[in-house]
Amino acid sequence: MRLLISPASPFVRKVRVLLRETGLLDQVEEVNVTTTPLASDPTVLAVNPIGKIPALMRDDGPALYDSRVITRFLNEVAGAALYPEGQIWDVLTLEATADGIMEAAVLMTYELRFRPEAQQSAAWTEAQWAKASRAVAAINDRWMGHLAGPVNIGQISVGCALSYLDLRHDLRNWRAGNADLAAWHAAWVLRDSMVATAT
Ligand SMILES: N[C@@H](CCC(=O)N[C@@H](CS)C(=O)NCC(=O)O)C(=O)O
Repeated sequence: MRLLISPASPFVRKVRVLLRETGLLDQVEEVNVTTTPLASDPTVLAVNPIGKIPALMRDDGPALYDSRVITRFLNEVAGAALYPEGQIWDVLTLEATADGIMEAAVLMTYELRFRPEAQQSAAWTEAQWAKASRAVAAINDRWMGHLAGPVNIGQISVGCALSYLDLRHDLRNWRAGNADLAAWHAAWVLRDSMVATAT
């Protein structure tokens, strides 16, 4: 299988961390591409009409895309337990919350990088940050129990979302007021899978 990636993408990182956590890395070749909202990579477009990464090109079936689809598929391939049945709805909601942080944070990055300065909207950027910071606070206040225990897809997603905030929006200081989550993240980034996928 071939995974279309760009290392800085938090959505891609979810999949790359999963490959390392589940021992699947030798079954998947990671292929670097450059794709942006204004210029989709042709290799990506050939398998994902949305033009986004990650996309997983399978040997025996159509490509899969959207990180949530790919991670669930690879969990099955590995026979892993990243989607524990007893807590499935909580874990999926935690993953969705982390993905929401990523979406808002990536849109903030794109606004500055791809929209001409005269057309950039500070109000729009701040509204995106409000989404991300509310979600960070919600995880700190309500979800810490789910970040303990065996590795699951919620934890992987939260780790990637917070590390992306560090990478692109560190001046926003997401740790302020979120001490429990900051302590969890400090330990999480020491995992081999996170160290190996750091940019
Ligand atoms: N919901 C998608 C989001 C993926 C996404 O937004 N990827 C970004 C990179 S971080 C991308 O490919 N952007 C190119 C574009 O917007 O055309 C997922 O979970 O995979």
